[in-house]
This record gives sequence, structure tokens and C-alpha cells, in this order.
Amino acid sequence: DTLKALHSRQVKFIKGNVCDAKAVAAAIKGQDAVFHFAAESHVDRSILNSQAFLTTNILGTQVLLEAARAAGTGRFVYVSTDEVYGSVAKGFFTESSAIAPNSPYAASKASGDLLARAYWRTYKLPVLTTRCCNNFGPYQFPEKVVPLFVTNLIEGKKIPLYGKGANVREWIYVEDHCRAIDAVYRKGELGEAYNVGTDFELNNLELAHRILDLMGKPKSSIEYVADRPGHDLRYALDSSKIKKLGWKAQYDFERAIRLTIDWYSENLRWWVKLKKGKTYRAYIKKQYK
Ligand code: TDX
Repeated sequence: DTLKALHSRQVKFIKGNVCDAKAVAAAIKGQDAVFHFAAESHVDRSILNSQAFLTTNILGTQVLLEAARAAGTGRFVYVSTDEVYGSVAKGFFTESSAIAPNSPYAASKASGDLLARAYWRTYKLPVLTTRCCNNFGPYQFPEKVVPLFVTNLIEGKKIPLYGKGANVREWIYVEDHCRAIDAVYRKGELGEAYNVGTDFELNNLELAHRILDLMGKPKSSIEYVADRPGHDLRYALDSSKIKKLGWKAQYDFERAIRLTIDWYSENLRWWVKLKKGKTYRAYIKKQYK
């Protein structure tokens, strides 16, 4: 459903498992480049059960790197995350900050990140890595905080805020992230990692208030729930390196969050059936019990 809008001669969709070496080798054959986004991506799910995270994010990355090496494809972009650095109370992470992940999810992404680096150093596979801050925008699965809050409010439900809502995240609109990946692919230096950030930070309570205000909902829609174990206090990136490639974010938060709320309001068909699905409901029940 997510790819439907793109189903055209520009996109060929192959359904397969990233850990299936044969399927991956067949998909990669004859391609110019690899953009590796394939991952289990939700921190809370990794806390409930980390197995799939280690399999997909670590072994899946090794399978892709190996397939790219065997096929001799061109540039390989590993889409990593700011979470590989862990949490920072003050200041900003640079690309040479220590890798110190705190959740099973972040540890699995950091492992993939380090494997990608190793394939550059050992085999000269032309790897580039991006480490982006928190994304939001259309088609984001309604487990992440922005689509969860927006869709809950459309459904007339409360929004679950962890702890006191004091944790801080740096926010980027998905299209700006896509353009950053394109810039790194075209102009990045092989073997290098690039932070992708906007310098726009909000704590989760402020984020909730912004969304409530724009959707005309009262503050009483917030339900304070148990905090996430090992909850990283703050992610914040120094993105000066990617700016030297000529990239900078084009969407300000206000415009981007309005676009996002509008998208979820106009595309109920995409997310209502996801939220009604058995596996989604089972996850929500476990997570917010
Ligand atoms: O119900 C919620 N209530 C809440 O208060 C959820 C789902 C989240 N939160 C808080 C936790 C975080 O401080 O909101 C913040 C954002 O949470 P998520 O949307 O789960 O994102 P985060 O944990 O910051 O990780 C995201 O950014 C880095 C992505 O999920 C990762 O894939 C990415 O690597």
C-alpha cells in the first residue's frame, strides 16, 4: 500500500527477506547503487523482543554488504541513525563521537553501521553512512510518536506520553532526510559518515502541545504513562559536515507538522486498517498495558 503511489515504470517492487542471500543477490544484480534502509526500527518493540532486530539489522546488513561486494555494485549507502551515539545532555554529537547505543534497537543499528565501515576498510566497498535525527511525515508507521499521536487524536483517543515528556529529540521532515541521502550518495566522500539534522529540538511535552494545538484538542488528551526503560534523554547532532555538501533542511517544523497532520487526516484508508490489524493491536496492548 505504501508503494502504491510509486507503482510505475520507475519502481520495481521485489518482495523478499533481507536475510535471504539468494533473493538479495538476485535483486542486486546489475544495479548501480544500494540504499540500505531495511530495518526493524522501533525502539519499544526492540525492548519487548530484540531477536528480529539482531537478525534483520545485523545479519541482514551483512547479507547486503556481501551481495554488493560479490556483484561489484557502486555506492552503498547505509541508512543509520543518531541513536548509535547514545544520549547527550548538552552539546552535539559529531561523526567522530563515540558509538554508545543504549537500546537493543540502537545496538543493532550501530552493529550494522560498524559492519558497513568494516566493508569499506577491508574490501574497499564504496560505503557511505548517514545518521539522521527523528523523522516524521506521510506513511510513517503509527507506532512512532508523531503518527501515533496524530492518529489517536483523529480517532478521539488519548495520547500516551512517556514519563514527564522531558526527553528531547531533533526533528526532520522525511523529504529533507531523503534529499540528504541523495546528497551523500552523489557528493559524499567514500567511507565517511554524515550526520543529518535540522538543529530543531523539542521535548516530548512541547511536541504533544504543538500537535494538540494544531488539531484543536485539549491538554487533557495527554495520558502520562510509564517511562521507556533506558529512555535516552536527548539526541542532538552537529550537522556541519553534510552542510558542506550543499544540503540543508528546507521544511521548517511548523509547515512540516501541518503537512503531516493533513496527510493522516486525508489518508485514513492507509492507516485505519493497519491500526485495526491483529498484530498491531497485540503490540499496542503489550506496550501500553
Ligand atoms: O507512545 C509514545 N510516547 C512517547 O512519549 C512513543 C511511541 C514515544 N514517546 C517518546 C519516546 C521518545 O522520547 O517520544 C520520543 C520519540 O519516540 P519514537 O517515535 O519511538 O522515536 P525514538 O525512540 O526517538 O527513535 C526514532 O528516532 C531514531 C526512530 O524510531 C528510530 O528508528 C530512529 O533511529
